[in-house]
Amino acid sequence: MPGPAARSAQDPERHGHELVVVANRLPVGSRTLPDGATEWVTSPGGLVTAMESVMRTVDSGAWVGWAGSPGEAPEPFEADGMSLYPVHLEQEDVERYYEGFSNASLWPLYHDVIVDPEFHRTWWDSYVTANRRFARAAASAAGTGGTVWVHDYQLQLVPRMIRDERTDVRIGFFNHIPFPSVELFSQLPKRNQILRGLLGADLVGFQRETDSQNFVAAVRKLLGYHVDGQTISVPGLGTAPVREVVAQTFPISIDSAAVSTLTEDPDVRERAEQLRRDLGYPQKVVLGVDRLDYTKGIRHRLKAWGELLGDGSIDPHDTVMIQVATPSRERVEAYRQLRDEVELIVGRINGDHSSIGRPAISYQHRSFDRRDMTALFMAADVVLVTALRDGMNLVAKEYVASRPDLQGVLVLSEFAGAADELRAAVMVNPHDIDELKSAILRSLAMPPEEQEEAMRSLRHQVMENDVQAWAHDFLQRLEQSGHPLGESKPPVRLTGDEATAPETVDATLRDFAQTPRILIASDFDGVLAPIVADRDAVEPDPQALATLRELSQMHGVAVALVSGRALGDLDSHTQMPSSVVLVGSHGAEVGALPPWMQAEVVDSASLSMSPEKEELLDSITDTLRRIARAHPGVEVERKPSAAVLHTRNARGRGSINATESALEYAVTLPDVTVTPGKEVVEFSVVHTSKGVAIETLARASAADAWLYLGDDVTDESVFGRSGEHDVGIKVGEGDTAAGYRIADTDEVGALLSRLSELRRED
Ligand code: ADQ
Repeated sequence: MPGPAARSAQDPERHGHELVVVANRLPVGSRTLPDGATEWVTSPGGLVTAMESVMRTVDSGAWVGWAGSPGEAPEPFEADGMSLYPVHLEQEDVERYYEGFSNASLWPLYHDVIVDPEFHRTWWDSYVTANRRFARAAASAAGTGGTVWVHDYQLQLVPRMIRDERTDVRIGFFNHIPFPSVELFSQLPKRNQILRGLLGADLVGFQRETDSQNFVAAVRKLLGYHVDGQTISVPGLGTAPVREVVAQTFPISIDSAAVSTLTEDPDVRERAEQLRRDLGYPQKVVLGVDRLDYTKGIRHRLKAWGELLGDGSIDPHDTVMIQVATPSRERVEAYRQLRDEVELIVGRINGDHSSIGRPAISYQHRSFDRRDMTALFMAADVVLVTALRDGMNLVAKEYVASRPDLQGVLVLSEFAGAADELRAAVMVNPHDIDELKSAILRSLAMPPEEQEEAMRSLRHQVMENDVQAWAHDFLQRLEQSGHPLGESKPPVRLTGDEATAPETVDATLRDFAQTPRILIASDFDGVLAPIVADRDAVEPDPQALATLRELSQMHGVAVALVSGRALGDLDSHTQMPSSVVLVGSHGAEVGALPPWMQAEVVDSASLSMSPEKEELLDSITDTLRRIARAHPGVEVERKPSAAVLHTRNARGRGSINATESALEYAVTLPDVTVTPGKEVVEFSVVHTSKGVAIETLARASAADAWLYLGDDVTDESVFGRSGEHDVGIKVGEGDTAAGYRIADTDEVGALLSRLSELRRED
């Protein structure tokens, strides 16, 4: 993308934006003027209303989103003091990613299946591609160390996709709609990919406490990650350490002061007055304002209203209902049906109860500007918010902010997020039509003093907790919780190639040997066996293997071999007895544990393969094979849960070129752990690392300390986890998180023999 986000090759600093908001829609939409020119106008909607005011408070803000019409995206442009980066969506993307997966799969599922969600694999594919487009634009717009704030259910894969490209930025995600219970969420095909996508963020925000709890429960149950309160430990990708992701509740609000101030505007007051005049000065005006969406409970509300008119409880000459229904998602079938149904009911009620020039329900299927909307709220004696499920519902808060006169009654569904805060509203269960009817009657009859008391309490809530405070809280928490990956890489404890003094190593081995319960583990290639071009011709040091066997028979000693090789491969080259634990595929395959170890500690669910993962692995293997064919000498190995590109035998620049192609491809795979090693790149569809494996084995064997020998970058995930009593030994040169270094494989046998001797003495 051109402009300020472009990166200069000489300058590692990115001159991008301090804050980048990523949302499905840009805060503006285009309108073609009669002369053919394009004009940008602010689009309506909860999120836009909320973020507009926040963007004005930062120095350099950008917004990445879709401009609202399919086809070629406009060039980035400036509007209202921020840079807008339009994302390109083709008509097919709009149909599959937006109308399909977002609005016909996720939306109904996340709103407790009020209508049946539909799932199609092509929709998912498009969701992935579209998310990637948003992620790329955001990754290139953010300045070094900047903050990216991703919004809503359409973009749940974006946090992880940005994280894969930019390790230096803080990433926050806010979900504007409910997060369903784990039982419902489990129905979602690709549910784990969605969770992993979200967990790319440092902070995941939700509207209600129950939403945060549902999310954390899903992560625990479906991914098996460790959760402590609201903090989730996400195992590192490849050599990266565990990351902490916080799930927290941040109830969204509105620009309360701006709304409240509008009510003093003479023009707005006049519009409110005009409204009542146009309606023929009814005694009471009842108002509903919603996007025309089945979650908003419009049919339930109309049913209650129709019955109240039908049984004579309400006289249509005294009391008028205005229903504003903003056109919404009209190309999605459920929405078309809803519109037909709502309009049929309104037509029937009006047919039965209107007199000429005086409708029982004034139905408005269109958008209003802010001033008209405020005038409507000022004119309304009762506002009905009867959502069957709603993340928050800003209409409820807007009504409260529009009533500095402390008059008016808010009827509020307990299923709207706002119900947690707006306790002084008249609460209803909108599914109970009788309850809804009596709540409406009670509200219409509420004495002014009682209205005042309730409205005072509601206003206290809404005026104190506005959208600026919401954004400030979120961004502040993000600042505290964000640990950019770049900074939290394993510490470098040793640099260069100088081996640790032999007497220091010996003293360390002596201390370690005296520890009651120990785990001794080692990498295979490059540690117990010199690296050779032909992987099958590897020749491990027989003395070293014999010593490991011997150690595994000793009391209080657990022994493990940990390798990037597949488990079966490792087994056939080492021929270890059952007392030695074998771990293959960088931790993804764990062999049988000796009976005295606690097998239940190993989280086999997170390591197991599903048909979905098999399918993904097949397609990765195909792509890697294509890359290999283009670079003679490069080979692809298929392991049970991973595919590996081996470049050791490539000719010329083949190794570098093939690795580059593989890493470029890796960026397109949000749900795969990609681990580059010594002339290998491994693509694993199960998420673990050697470090996770060692930690798990240490727990399973109740070890007080571990000692680990490794030579490869993939071993850094073990070294990076070493505690005070653990001993990490790097074999060979290079920066490392290990505390000790020995020169090469020749020294490994002697070191193990010395350890065995010391343990026997003890
Ligand atoms: P929405 O489902 O769009 O938002 P809501 O919170 O009610 O629902 O916001 C609607 C906004 O659009 C309000 O600001 C309202 O005034 C405005 N609006 C509605 N009809 C209009 C019309 N005819 N003309 C002009 N403006 C109109 C999603 C979630 C909500 C959550 C918000 C914000 O579904 O639960 O509260 O995001 O997080």
